[in-house]
Amino acid sequence: MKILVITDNARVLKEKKNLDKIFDQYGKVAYCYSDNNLELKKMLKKENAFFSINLKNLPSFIFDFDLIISWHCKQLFPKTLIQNVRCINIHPGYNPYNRGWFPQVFSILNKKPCGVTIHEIDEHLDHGKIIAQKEVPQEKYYTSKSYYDRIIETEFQLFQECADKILKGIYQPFFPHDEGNLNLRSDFNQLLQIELNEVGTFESFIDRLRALSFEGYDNAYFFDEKGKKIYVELKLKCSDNDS
Ligand code: 0FX
Repeated sequence: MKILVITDNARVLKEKKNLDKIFDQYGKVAYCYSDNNLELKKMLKKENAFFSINLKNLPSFIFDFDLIISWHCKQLFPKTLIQNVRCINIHPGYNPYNRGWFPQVFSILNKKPCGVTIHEIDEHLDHGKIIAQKEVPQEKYYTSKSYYDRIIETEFQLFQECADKILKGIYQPFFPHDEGNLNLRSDFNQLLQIELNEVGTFESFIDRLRALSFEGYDNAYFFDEKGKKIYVELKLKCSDNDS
């Protein structure tokens, strides 16, 4: 069988060797990324094993694949592709809750479950029938980053556990019990500015800040009286050193 993994996530590509060990038992695997992903383009410049793709302009060879896996691919799959090739998505969220962008950020805020969902791709975002899923329970001391790290770890575990049935296509997918909710990048952007005169509880402020704390990204900010933009990040430490 011919398998294509499309990803826009450098962390997924770091697992390539381990993933190859699984895929090699079933067929031939190829890896690609979105052609507007400049970070991966730069990173993989010299690597022949990867190519880039624009799903708005489908190359004819894509229809030769038996299975296409979107493993954090940031492009929407066009109808012609999902109608002709078995396409599945590996999503860092627990569908149908907080479908779309950065599920753990929104789960920290609205307390809906988060985790991993492997599902068939349909025309809507993170929406198709579910093949497998696993919840990653949240703790009060998680930031977006520490929660995300656990979710990504679970993603690889769940895929490993289900690889045989996914690759053989022997599973009974099911629709989630309801539509759930969807968050877009614009919803995330709206969370970033902190109004200093906002009134609330400490708990809600801590939740907001930990939802926006992700090492490496400047997310939450406020403006000082001179108009200077100041970024805020929360560091949490659990007494048993688990954070
Ligand atoms: O690849 P990914 O982990 O996932 C995103 C969507 O959340 C997911 O629903 C979709 N299926 C997939 C194709 O794209 O996203 P990322 O690598 O851009 O970001 C990872 C985490 O980093 C995110 O959960 C929160 C954090 N982050 C990211 C950006 C870009 C921030 O805190 N601030 C940011 O500006």
